[in-house]
Amino acid sequence: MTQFTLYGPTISTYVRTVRMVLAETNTPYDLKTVDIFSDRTPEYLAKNPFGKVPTLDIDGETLYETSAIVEYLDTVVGDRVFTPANALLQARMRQIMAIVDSYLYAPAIGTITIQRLIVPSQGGQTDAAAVAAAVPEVKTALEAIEAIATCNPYLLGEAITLADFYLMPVMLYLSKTPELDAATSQTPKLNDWWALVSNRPSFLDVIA
Ligand SMILES: N[C@@H](CCC(=O)N[C@@H](CS)C(=O)NCC(=O)O)C(=O)O
Repeated sequence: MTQFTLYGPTISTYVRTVRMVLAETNTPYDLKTVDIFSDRTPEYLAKNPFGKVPTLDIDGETLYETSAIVEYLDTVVGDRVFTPANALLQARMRQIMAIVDSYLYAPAIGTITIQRLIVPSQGGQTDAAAVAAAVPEVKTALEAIEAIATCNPYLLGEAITLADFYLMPVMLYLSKTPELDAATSQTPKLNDWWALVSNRPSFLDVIA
């Protein structure tokens, strides 16, 4: 049986995305935390030269970049259950994952979440100007996803896909900030989707 070891802290959105796929497929794995608030160790940098989390060890073979990890897992342990068979929907799934990576993560997590939740928890002062500047970027990304998702009931229809697992952890952090309402004022379908998926048992386990 393949031995999976996932490296990364449980608070990371991308780690949560991978853990969702592992949980949904009942795949056993070891979880080894990585301290992302201090310098990465040489041992970790040998696995992932960019120092980002997560990294997945597969019987001694390391794989990093979340989209590569979840597509690999969906193939080997999920029987592609989280990837639409339809070519356009499959492209839409990757499009949403790319929007999260390229346009949503930095303003939503790198700025709003860090400034609203992490900085104050460490005794610092929120940079309100940086937060205000990030809101329109988050709004643009969420409205772009709203325009291509059906949310009926999942982002791409009846079946939950990797795109849902990508967006859910980011929405969770945003939902803990006062910026959620402004960012989602024009995304009624996404708001209904979030009300549904935020109660999914595997998600509740992963964020516990
Ligand atoms: N492109 C990477 C991005 C991963 C990423 O940005 N992870 C964050 C945590 S959610 C991280 O490692 N942050 C620590 C840092 O940037 O030093 C992927 O898809 O896995």
